Amino acid sequence: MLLYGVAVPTSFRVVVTVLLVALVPQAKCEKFIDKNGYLKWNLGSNVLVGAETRLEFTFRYCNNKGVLIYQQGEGRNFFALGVNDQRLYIEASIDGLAVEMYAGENVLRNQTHDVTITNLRTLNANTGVIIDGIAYTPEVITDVVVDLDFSRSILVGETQIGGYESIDQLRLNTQRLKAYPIVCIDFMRAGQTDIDLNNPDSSLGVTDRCVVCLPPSVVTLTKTTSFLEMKVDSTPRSNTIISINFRTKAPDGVLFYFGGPAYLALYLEGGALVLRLNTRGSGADTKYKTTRTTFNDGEMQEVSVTRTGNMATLVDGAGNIIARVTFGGSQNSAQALNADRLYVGGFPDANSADLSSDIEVRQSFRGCLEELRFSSYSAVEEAPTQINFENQNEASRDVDFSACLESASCQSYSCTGEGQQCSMGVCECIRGYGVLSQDPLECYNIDDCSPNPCQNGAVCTDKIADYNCTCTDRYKGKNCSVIRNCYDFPCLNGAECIELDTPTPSAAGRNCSCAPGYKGVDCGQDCDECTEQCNSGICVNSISCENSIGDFVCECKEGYEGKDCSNEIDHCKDNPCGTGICNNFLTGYNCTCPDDPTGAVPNRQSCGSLQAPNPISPAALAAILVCLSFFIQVVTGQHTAGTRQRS
Ligand SMILES: *[C@@H]1O[C@H](CO)[C@@H](O)[C@H](O)[C@H]1NC(C)=O
Ligand SMILES: *[C@@H]1O[C@H](CO)[C@@H](O)[C@H](O)[C@H]1NC(C)=O
Ligand SMILES: *[C@@H]1O[C@H](CO)[C@@H](O)[C@H](O)[C@H]1NC(C)=O
Ligand SMILES: *[C@@H]1O[C@H](CO)[C@@H](O)[C@H](O)[C@H]1NC(C)=O
Ligand SMILES: *[C@@H]1O[C@H](CO)[C@@H](O)[C@H](O)[C@H]1NC(C)=O
Ligand SMILES: [Ca+2]
Ligand SMILES: [Ca+2]
Repeated sequence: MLLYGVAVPTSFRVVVTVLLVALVPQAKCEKFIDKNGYLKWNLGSNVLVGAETRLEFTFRYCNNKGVLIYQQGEGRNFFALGVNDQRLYIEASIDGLAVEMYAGENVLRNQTHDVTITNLRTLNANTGVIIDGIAYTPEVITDVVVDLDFSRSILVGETQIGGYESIDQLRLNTQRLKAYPIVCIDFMRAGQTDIDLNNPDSSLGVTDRCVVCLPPSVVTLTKTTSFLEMKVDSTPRSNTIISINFRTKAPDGVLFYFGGPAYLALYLEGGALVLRLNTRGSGADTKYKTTRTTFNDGEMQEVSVTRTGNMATLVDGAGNIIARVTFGGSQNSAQALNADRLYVGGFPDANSADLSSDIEVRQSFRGCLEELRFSSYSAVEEAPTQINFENQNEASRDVDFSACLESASCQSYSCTGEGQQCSMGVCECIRGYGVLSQDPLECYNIDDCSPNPCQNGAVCTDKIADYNCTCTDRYKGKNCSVIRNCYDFPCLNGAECIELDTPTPSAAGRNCSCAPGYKGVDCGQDCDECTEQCNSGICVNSISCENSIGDFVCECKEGYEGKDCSNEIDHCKDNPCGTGICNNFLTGYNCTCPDDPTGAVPNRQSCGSLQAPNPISPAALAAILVCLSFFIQVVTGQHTAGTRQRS
């Protein structure tokens, strides 16, 4: 043990811990402590004495937060340890000084964790926390010096482990631990002594068998005819606890009706909760309607009804009593309830004569129900246990057990008009739509152009929960309120202007992408292609280059063509060799012809017949000669006549 007082490397500490854990035999005694459950030791039992030096336990929890160990002290003093945000969390008030600290990481739910806390006494960074073999330094939120000692008189009081009897008994300063962790504890040891989890002074909702965390049982009631009838023990008893979580936007709907002739019922009416009780089974019942009318706000609500005899109390998730009724005046805690069925969310027959006429709201709850818990007992208090909606119902109608289906809860009526959607039991107008009329609901597209958000003469086009401004040339932005840099500082010579995002218009607020032949920030300068690198190219294969504004002219070397003389002239492109092969050279071409495949005749420019043996026939030759002689005669004759005239 002394090893823990001196600084030793973490890895060594881990090894030592493992050895010690292995050497000391553990009295393993699994306890599963369900929601509403706890183990409790009375004032003076002092089961935590020694824990200030060393506290060890192995546990698993299911809820996302909750209190695991709670020690009540004198006055405002207390000590509480639990889980929050996947870490251990300690909250205490010692000699009136508040302490808050987190310890460890990855203390994940639904997994077993071994925890050893040493030097809890200081409740500061010197407190050593080892979780699953890894040592952590606590993250201390408060900055006070305290001395935690469970044997001191200021910490003499009740000890609760695994939960709490009543939330209003907890003196916690924050909300971080105010919940049932739903926990499994293998063993717990304070100092050298195992806390005997088998022998608390009192307990509730504790079983000896650890179960894995069950996903919460959820059901969606989809229609105005939805209901469930649950399998529960309805033997007449003097106590009933029914708790349920619900989510709806519908103002009216049955939550539960546990009854026969006598009944305990809870329903929503105008967003308020109405609790009704009649333990006699005849005559008028007793009723209480909550002042709060926002239970249909679409958020998850947690409620619990506890009936003791002829008195029923409705408590909200924070532990506040929000309704209480006593049937028949003075309380009789022995009064049993002659109920034979538990209806949840509605009735199989809303007009049934079996139902007391006092039950005014009979329409089905529409929305999601989660974590129904029930217990019924007379002599020995029992914690309510979860009832699975799907596996533990006698009958059901129009329900979906797969999940909380927000949009499936309006299936009994059409919710398909423009701009409508079903959400938690009500058909409502979606964002961007307003209510034109109720019953039946009609939604209209709200005119987002009124008042006109578009400025500087822009045209506004209405959209759904949005609008579009079509700006005039000078402006940009959602509302056309920003001057375009490209308008006030245009780019020159046909350049493309790229608007940048600047608060005030400036030349720096735009980039100019110059047209070929121009340069400069606003593209106002000619680029001299004959001397510099330009976006328009340079002369290649040229004899000369001549610059001009926005342009240039190249004089090409023989055999080249194109703006920059980069193209070699293709002398063969018009196919001058016909049936032959055209051989292209820089300065010309020649033909390799079919009649001279070896190229014996040099430099042929076309492929005709090479040796014409007798290209002109004898007859034709004769005719040509006749014509020629006639022509000569005529020319000669005329010449003679002309001479005569002149003379
Ligand atoms: C808890 O873990 C078990 C397996 O160890 C798994 O079957 C169960 O679904 C888990 N529960 C939740 C709520 O994640
Ligand atoms: C546009 O105008 C609307 C309504 O006047 C205003 O709420 C919004 O902030 C403006 N948006 C911009 C980007 O200026
Ligand atoms: C919004 O207006 C711009 C012009 O300002 C136009 O290009 C765009 O297509 C419009 N968008 C819609 C959805 O009307
Ligand atoms: C604007 O031009 C500058 C310099 O030419 C360049 O570095 C920057 O990336 C350009 N910005 C945009 C948005 O085109
Ligand atoms: C074509 O010209 C080249 C080069 O002047 C020459 O080598 C080649 O023999 C010539 N071919 C023909 C068929 O004239
Ligand atoms: Ca609109
Ligand atoms: Ca130029």
